[in-house]
Amino acid sequence: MSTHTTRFKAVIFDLDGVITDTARYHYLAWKRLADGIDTPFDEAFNEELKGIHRMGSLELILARAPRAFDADEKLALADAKNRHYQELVATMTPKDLLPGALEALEQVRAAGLRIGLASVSKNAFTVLDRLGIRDRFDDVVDAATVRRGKPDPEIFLTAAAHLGVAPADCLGVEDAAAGVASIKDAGMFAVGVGDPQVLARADRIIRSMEEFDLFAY
Ligand code: B16
Ligand code: MG
Repeated sequence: MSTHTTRFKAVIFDLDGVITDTARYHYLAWKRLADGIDTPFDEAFNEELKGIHRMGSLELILARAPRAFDADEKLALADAKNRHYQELVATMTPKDLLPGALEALEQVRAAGLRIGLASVSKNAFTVLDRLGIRDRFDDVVDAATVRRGKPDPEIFLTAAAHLGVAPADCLGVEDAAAGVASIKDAGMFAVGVGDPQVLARADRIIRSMEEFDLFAY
C-alpha cells in the first residue's frame, strides 16, 4: 500500500513514448526514408532507435543499406526525415497525450516536486506546445545543448542541475533501453514504461503511464 510521501525531490520525464507517442511518428518518418533507399526497416528495428538522436539513428539505419552514403547525402536524408516528422507533429493536439501522462504531471506537481523534461529530440519544444503542456515543466533541456545523447547520462544530469536537485533525489521515467541506461548511469531511480525485457535495468516497470504512482517508489 502506498502512502502519500516520497523521498524524491524531482521527477524527470522522457517525452517520446512517455508523455506522447511521437515514437510512432519517428517510426513512420524513418520507414518512408528507409523504403526510399531500399533498406530493410520494421517495428522491431525501430525499437533500437528509441531515445537515440537523429544522426545516430540514421547511421544505424544506413548500416543496413545496400550502398554507402557520403556526408552531404546523410545530412539530406536526415533533413528529409525531419521534415516528414514535423508534418506529422503539426497534426498533434492535446488529445495526443498518452493515457495517464497528464495525471502523472499533476500528481508530481501536487506533491510539490520539481518537474523536468529530458528529451534528445530537437523538436521537443514544438511537441510540448502542440500538446499544450510546456508550462507544466520547471525545466526542459534544450537537446541542441547536449553533446552526448542517451545512453550517456549527460541529459538527465543536465536536467537535475537545472532543477537544482541532486541526482540521487531524482526519479527518471523512460520508455527506451538507452534512456533507462542514461537514468541509471546518472545515479537516479528509474521507472521504465513498457516491456520488462527491453527495460531490464529499470528499478520499477509499469506497462503504461496510467500505472504511474509517485508514492509507490
Ligand atoms: P529529433 P526522446 C528521441 O526522443 C526519440 O526517442 C528518438 O527516436 C529520436 O530519434 C530522437 O528523439 C531525436 O529526435 O529527430 O526530433 O531531434 O525519447 O529522447 O524524447
Ligand atoms: Mg522515449
